[in-house]
Amino acid sequence: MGVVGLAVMGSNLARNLASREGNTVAVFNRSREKTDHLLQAHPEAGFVAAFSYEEFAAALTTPRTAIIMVKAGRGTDAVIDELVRVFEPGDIIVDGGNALFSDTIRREKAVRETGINFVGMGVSGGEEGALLGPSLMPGGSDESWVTLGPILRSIAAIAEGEPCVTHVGRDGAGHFVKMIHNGIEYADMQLIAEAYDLIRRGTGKSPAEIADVFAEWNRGELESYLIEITAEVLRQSDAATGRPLVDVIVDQAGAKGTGAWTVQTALDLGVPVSGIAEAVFARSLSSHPEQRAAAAGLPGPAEDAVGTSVTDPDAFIEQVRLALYASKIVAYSQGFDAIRAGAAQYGWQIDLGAVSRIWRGGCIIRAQFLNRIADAYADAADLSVLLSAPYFVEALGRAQDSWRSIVATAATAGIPAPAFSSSLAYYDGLRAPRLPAALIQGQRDFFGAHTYRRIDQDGTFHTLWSGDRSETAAEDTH
Ligand code: NBP
Repeated sequence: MGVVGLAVMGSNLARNLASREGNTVAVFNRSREKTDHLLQAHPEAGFVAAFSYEEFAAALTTPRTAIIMVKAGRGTDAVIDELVRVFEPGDIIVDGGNALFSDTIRREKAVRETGINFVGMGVSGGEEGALLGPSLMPGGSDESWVTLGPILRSIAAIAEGEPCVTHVGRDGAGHFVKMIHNGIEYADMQLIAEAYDLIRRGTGKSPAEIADVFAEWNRGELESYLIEITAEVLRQSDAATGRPLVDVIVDQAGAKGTGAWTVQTALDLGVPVSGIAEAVFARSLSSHPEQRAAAAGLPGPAEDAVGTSVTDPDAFIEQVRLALYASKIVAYSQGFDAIRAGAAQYGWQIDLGAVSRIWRGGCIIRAQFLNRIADAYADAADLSVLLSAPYFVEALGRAQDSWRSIVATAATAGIPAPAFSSSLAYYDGLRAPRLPAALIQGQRDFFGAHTYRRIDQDGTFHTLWSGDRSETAAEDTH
């Protein structure tokens, strides 16, 4: 098999492939330097280097399998065009870059017409995962999975004895699921950041002391890679100043776009991924220093508003932990909802339990918690909303008083906690017996004759607002 694109991800994935018994890996990169460097640095891998697409195709046994790991976008299209030129029907091209799923749908359709198989595959785990075992989310045809399955199983991370790879569904399904994975990752990181901020400002503890709190949390139900690395980051001192590193890092969060894709897609699908959206917007807010400077003088609560509301720091920290857990349940529930809606929209058969299992290892959101999601779908594969599963009902019931108290404290003290509060609002919205959406329907009918349905009769109705205000049966336009 072969790998095209030998930057950090491609070279590590190639080394991972080459380390498996019996594998010989052909490698190719647009510019020669990366290939030369990889060969020199890793002679033990026994790579076969190619310096043209023709050489690359000739080096592969048929049916050929090549994994593309280049910067997503035009580069991916350029490489696909070249591979289609030198490959033959029956060969398999896998795109392991972070492609937008709709691009993958388009590419799969175009490549399929040549008789070559095209598989869009989500890869998570960063450079270390690529080398030691990533979580892999391949889409594509059943036929290509027959060939790819054993290869991918051999290089994927292992969680509880199972390789972290499953055939997600046809064409763009793998990249869709990877996109949602990244969206959930945004929410998870934002929630952890809010928890840190609340503890720091609420209790006055230092970053190193808060690192101990996270390390402790990592031994319980919140155990996850992101909680683990949070403790590491908070414990780090800056060599130059001796201050906590987190205090010398500029507080403007970057983003590569997959969180925004998740939200844009969810808006199109009509799925409220509010926790993920708040996380994306919180990063944008942080990245506008000019607006933040202009708003710095806006009035807030009295200086000691936090201190006075936190009388028992240990109890407060436990409340934050519970609020974090509850908000995390909401974020994952929203993410899995988005996968369900995407599957319905694009005609994919996605096993949500299998998705939660392949995220247990290798990827950035790996967490003990994913076992609970797998259990929930094992008990009820057609669960309409994840947080209605018995385990989550119990966990949310246990957490909700603390969650409300933390959101109230944050608001009173003027500490921004957008993901905590929007998750709670989502939870309350979902469980409400009646929503003010009824009023919105009345308003829409008033100004636009958009009609409404009644709770006590079938059909669609309109009130003659500018006439005698009587009600008429109407065509459904809502
Ligand atoms: P980059 O995203 O930095 O891409 C660099 C590679 O793309 C180089 O090999 C470069 O070749 C090649 N390339 C470009 Br740029 N334009 C090309 C073109 N027109 N034709 C052929 N090759 C072209 O590399 P990366 O960080 O290793 O990521 C690779 C893929 O994996 C990306 O899609 C990324 O989103 C995805 N991914 C990354 C991570 C991560 O943690 N970094 C995790 C999961 C997925 P050159 O050497 O000739 O310039």
